[in-house]
Amino acid sequence: MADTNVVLLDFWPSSYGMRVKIALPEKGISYECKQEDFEAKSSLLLEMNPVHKMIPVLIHNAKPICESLNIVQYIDEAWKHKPSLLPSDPYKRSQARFWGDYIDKNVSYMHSFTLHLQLLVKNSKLVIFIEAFLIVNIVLVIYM
Ligand SMILES: N[C@@H](CCC(=O)N[C@@H](CS)C(=O)NCC(=O)O)C(=O)O
Repeated sequence: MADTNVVLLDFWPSSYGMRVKIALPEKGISYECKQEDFEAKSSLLLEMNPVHKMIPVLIHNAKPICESLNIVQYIDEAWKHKPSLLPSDPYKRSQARFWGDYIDKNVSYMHSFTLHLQLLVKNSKLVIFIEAFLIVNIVLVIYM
């Protein structure tokens, strides 16, 4: 049975939401997941994230935590009795933060872009093709 005091507002294909959905089970936290519809955002989402009106939002004991990296950090700090999500070595921690930031700046926004495109064109095969094309290009840029 999911903890009723931990609720995640999510949209299942979102890579930002995915971060939180990886962190929660890593810490052994059960939660209730509520899916959002971007064309008709719930009043709960608008109330919990009035600034950005975006998912993911973690609601813990009725208090909202917004922004995926902030949420992951919160989870790590709030459930301290479980092993930390980040390595204990400061250098390795800095590397993990570097790649989290890199994904934010170079990969995730493209994923967000294709999610919005999906809402517009309603042709998921075309959108998956565009996303795959963009990801292959990013990988080539990184490794070449
Ligand atoms: N910087 C935010 C980005 C979150 C974000 O872009 N969420 C998208 C889904 S992937 C969203 O809620 N979009 C709804 C909208 O733009 O109206 C984070 O890391 O949580």
